[in-house]
Amino acid sequence: MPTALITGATAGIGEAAVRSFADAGWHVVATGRRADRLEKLAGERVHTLAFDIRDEAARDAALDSLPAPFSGIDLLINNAGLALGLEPAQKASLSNWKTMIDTNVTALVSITHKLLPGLVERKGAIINLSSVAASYPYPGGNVYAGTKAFVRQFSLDLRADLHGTGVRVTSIEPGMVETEFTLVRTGSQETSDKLYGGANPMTGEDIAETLLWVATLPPHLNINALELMPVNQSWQGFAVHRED
Ligand code: 8X3
Repeated sequence: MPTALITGATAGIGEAAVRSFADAGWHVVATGRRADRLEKLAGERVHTLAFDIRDEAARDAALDSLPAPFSGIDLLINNAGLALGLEPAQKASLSNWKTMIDTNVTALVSITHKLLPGLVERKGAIINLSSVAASYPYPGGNVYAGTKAFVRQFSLDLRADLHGTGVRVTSIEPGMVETEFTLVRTGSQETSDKLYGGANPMTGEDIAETLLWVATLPPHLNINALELMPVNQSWQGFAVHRED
């Protein structure tokens, strides 16, 4: 069976994806920061690696010592990412902005660069977790949305460069998913409940099943980009400010 490397595997979509792929018989390398939470996922088909995705030296030390049958990565799922704050740009923290860029953009690009030669050799695949925020602006989206637009466009442009190699690339773009992500983003359970309560949002498992579906399509098919929303989420019109 093929091997998938899934980043951000300690919670939410990543954790659900580790379980889905392992249940489907894949070998899975599950990476994340929190060793204690990763340990719970470890098993015959799941090899865990604890490192901060932004720390390239720690990442390389971990990835370069992968044992068989986990050492040949066929599928990279770039799931690690975060949203910090919902403040308008003029009130947002620069440190939050930099953390999002470092994680959602720089670390994603860097691990992709590291694994690309092997993925080309094995005619593998990359699935990047973008967001509906990549395409639809909303108040408070600012840098988070910018990073997700980068992820979407990077995915599409990777396809252009990988033309003829057999490597597949997909941008997955979910709307509201209720996971720990929403708690981190809003900063409190109360605000998270206010935003997501009653909306019947998607779950990590919903997205994990989609990832497995994309990964197991016949090799001649490529899903370029896929938006998903809960039925209870859609769009509103433009905001118009009227001057007195
Ligand atoms: C976040 C998407 O719709 O929860 O990536 O703002 S949404």
